[in-house]
Amino acid sequence: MTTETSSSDQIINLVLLGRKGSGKSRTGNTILGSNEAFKFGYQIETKSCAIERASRFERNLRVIDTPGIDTFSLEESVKLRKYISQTARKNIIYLLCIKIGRFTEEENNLIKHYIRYIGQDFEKATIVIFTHLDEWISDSQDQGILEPKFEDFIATLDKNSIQLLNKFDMRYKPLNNRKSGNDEVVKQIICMAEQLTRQSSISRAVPQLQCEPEVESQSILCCNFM
Ligand SMILES: Nc1nc2c(ncn2[C@@H]2O[C@H](COP(=O)(O)OP(=O)(O)O)[C@@H](O)[C@H]2O)c(=O)[nH]1
Ligand SMILES: [Mg+2]
Repeated sequence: MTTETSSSDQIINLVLLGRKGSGKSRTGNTILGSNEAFKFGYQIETKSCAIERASRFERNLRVIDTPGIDTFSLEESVKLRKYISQTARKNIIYLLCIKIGRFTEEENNLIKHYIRYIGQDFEKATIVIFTHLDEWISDSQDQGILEPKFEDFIATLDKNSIQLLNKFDMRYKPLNNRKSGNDEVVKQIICMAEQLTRQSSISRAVPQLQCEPEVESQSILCCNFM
């Protein structure tokens, strides 16, 4: 097939957000299919944003790694926001990385912080990536749960966390970045991202100022990968 009518020939900008050590750089690598794209590790302190481009499953991606916010300083937030709007004009999807089991008060505050400084598009354009799935599985097994199910983890979240996930229409994916062969979950993340870019407020160019939110259908349908 050579004719393509979907937005697959357009670039999808995936911006990695989250706390330091939440697995942003490694999640970027998993999506890019290369462990050499972004440097990762607790000892690596990413001081500035970095961009890598790739074509994955016939989708053109730009993956933007960010330093990660811990201090919630206004200055850092404004710098990040400015960087995002300068490097990616449209089709911006945020991958909010949270280490499984670390969905605490601080993560809740972080999300509120992003909503405040990135704006309402953040809610409409975010997919939560729960990293360190492997550690959660082995911890659960060590506690006698033979076949831990990720949905059971979601069921343990408190009301506040569920309310926050609801802001993202429960768009989340668990991820084990240490595993090779993550193609299926990467496809699912790209598919979700692509569906989100079809919403007009996300697909259009982002001016320096916040876009007005628009009411759009939220349905996330599956899409075909060849
Ligand atoms: N076991 C495990 N370790 C992970 C996973 N994702 C990231 N890490 C590790 O967590 C640490 C922080 O990851 P990194 O991507 O550098 O976090 P960042 O600061 O948010 O960019 C590194 O040691 C990674 O190897 C995962 O899914 N499973
Ligand atoms: Mg990093």
